[in-house]
Amino acid sequence: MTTKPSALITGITGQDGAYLTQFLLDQGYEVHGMVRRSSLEKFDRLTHLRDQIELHQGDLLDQLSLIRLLERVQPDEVYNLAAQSFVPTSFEQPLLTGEFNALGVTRMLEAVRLVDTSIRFYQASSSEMFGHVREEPQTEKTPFWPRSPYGAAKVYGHWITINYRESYDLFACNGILFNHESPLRGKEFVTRKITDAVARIYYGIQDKLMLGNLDAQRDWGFSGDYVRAMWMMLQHDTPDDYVVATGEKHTVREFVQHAFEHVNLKWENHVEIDPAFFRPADVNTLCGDATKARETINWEPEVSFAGLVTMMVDADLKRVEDELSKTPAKKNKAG
Ligand code: NAP
Ligand code: F7E
Repeated sequence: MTTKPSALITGITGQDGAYLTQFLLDQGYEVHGMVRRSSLEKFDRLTHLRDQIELHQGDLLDQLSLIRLLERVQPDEVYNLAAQSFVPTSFEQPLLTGEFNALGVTRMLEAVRLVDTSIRFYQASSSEMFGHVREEPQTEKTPFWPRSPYGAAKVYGHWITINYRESYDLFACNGILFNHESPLRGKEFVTRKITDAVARIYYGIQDKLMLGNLDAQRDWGFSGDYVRAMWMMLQHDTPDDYVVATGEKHTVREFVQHAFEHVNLKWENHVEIDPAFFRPADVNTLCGDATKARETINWEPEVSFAGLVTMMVDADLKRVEDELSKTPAKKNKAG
């Protein structure tokens, strides 16, 4: 009898956690997730998968909980996705962000080193590490210049992962993932904030969308494509670090324009600028070169920028319509 491969995902309740869970289940994995204790369980993104996975309590702030968890689950692979992932919050809570995103990675790596050094480890590194970019497009060799406490903490997480690989021979990989989005993206991130607003404006329950820096450029891909890259890194013969990106950049303004055009609305009639959404320091432009991932692990994205925008707007239109159909009195447009 062959046993199933097993994986532990930290951050399983997040956007990528949900897509990775589905992907690993489809590959025949036994999937375990680490969740923080909360007075109210919020597993909305996992509802449809809940009976196929096992959830365990643990916290990146608590070293012993990580060690016990690895002893109990005995995973073949660990995907360390848990983090404080919203850049503006990192300016408000720089120390906590460092605890989660920097020291939290060390705690997870220490747990692997102590419990079982054969565990393969994925660290969720980020294009935010490139920050004030030194060259374009950015590759694995581009120097880092983080522009936020989030980016600075991720640089630490990145290097400590390489350090444990070199010091203790761990199979530890960094995925330097550029922005990736989906209908499951948190509503505070700009793409989902836009598509949610477009749907609400379309149905007449919102009129204005307040945004910050429309000139920022991002290399946006689809989360479903990017979690596949995480898994592919851990299946390769040797551990390494990879940029995961589409190689195309677009401004926030272009995203807005595509999203409103999809429902035949003029964005200029609805979007206003609110200085509250500007950051103390922003990353003005990001564009990744994923040649190494393409040539080494055979990864390529499947969803285009236009495909991503329409996927997200369509999903929000459907969700808002469903919500309104439960409260018909509020529905005053488009049927
Ligand atoms: P997300 O939706 O914000 O999910 C973050 C996850 O981390 C949630 O499950 C959250 O749990 C968990 N978490 C936070 N602090 C924790 C702690 N102290 N202990 C245990 N769990 C904790 O983020 P995402 O978009 O899926 O991103 C996944 C990872 O990739 C993150 O590390 C992020 O920084 C990184 N990344 C994301 C992108 C992107 O564009 N999405 C790009 C590059 C890198 P709760 O549900 O309890 O809050
Ligand atoms: O901002 C601008 C904002 O918050 C993108 C995280 O997943 O990707 C994400 O970080 C851009 C910025 O993502 C608003 O100033 C304008 O230039 O969607 P975002 P992010 O900061 O790039 C990286 C790779 C990660 O690793 C992170 O975890 O959009 N922008 N107006 C706005 N941004 C927001 N949130 N809200 C606005 O109203």
